Amino acid sequence: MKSRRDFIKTAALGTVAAGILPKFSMAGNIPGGMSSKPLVISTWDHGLVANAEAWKVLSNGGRALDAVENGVMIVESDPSQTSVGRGGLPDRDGRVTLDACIMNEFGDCGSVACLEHIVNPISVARRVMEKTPHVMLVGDGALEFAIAQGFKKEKLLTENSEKAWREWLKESQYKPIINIENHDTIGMLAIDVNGNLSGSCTTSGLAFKMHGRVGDSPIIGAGLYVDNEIGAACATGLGETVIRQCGSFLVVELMRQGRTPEEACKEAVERIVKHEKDVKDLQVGFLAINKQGEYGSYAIHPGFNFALHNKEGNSLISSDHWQK
Ligand code: SD4
Repeated sequence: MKSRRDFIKTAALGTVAAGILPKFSMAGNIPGGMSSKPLVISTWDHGLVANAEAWKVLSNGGRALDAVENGVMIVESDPSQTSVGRGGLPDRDGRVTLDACIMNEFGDCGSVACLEHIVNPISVARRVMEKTPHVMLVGDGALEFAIAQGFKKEKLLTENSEKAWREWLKESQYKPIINIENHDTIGMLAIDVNGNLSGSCTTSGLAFKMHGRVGDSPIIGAGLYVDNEIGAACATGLGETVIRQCGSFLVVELMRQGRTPEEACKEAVERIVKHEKDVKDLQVGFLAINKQGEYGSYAIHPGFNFALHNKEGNSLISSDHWQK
């Protein structure tokens, strides 16, 4: 089987071959660039399938909000994805608890956290935004709301997830490991033909976490932030450290001050590194786009990648990183 690293290398070459030339390209390093509109970007390898779905909306002149919801739903519904939705690895009690949020071009947002039994938390988050006076619903309250809205209650723990959990129980050591399957949230950002921005973020969080643990992904300003005048950002990686720095909000504010998306992501990563001091086992990646269609990313460690879909096609791009 190809390792993630090999896959990323191949994909990065593919990107250059596809003619998506980065603005600040240096050898072996494809950090950011400018794209025509519409465009959609999303985190990690599974961004490719998610982008393909989002593109159906965007290429038909649809709204960025619909694109970012439909796009990440594909990954949520896939039982083979162990970090998002149906296939998500459980917490240390064997319960699959999901976090998600969504934000539109008007700055409206909705979020669910620690939601069990619902395959598509992103759609529940959208309903929270559109049907309630609130921004965030958690736990049983979120589940009751979802059921009242017609979502189906299902058992999410797959055979594979249960097996992995039983294996983990043998040692019960909580050790988040960077860049592997317990760490792959999908965050998605899109600009539609009208130049409007939206974003979504959805995850099962860290595998084998404490029951009730909520990461950055459903927290507006941490896992996701959208300002239709400036740009949008999302985060992946160890949520606790992203929450401490209001990561995605920080990236958007830095773009407001004139940084490119990549510069803003880099500065936010540097802020995290400065605060955390020891980042040996800590991965965080930021992804951003601005109103002009520039995109960029930055991570602490090598291995973070994202998928970009525009008129030229859909490709994986390797992120630049702080650890050289
Ligand atoms: C969390 N940020 O729950 C998420 C996990 C993640 O890629 O992003 N994984 O902390």
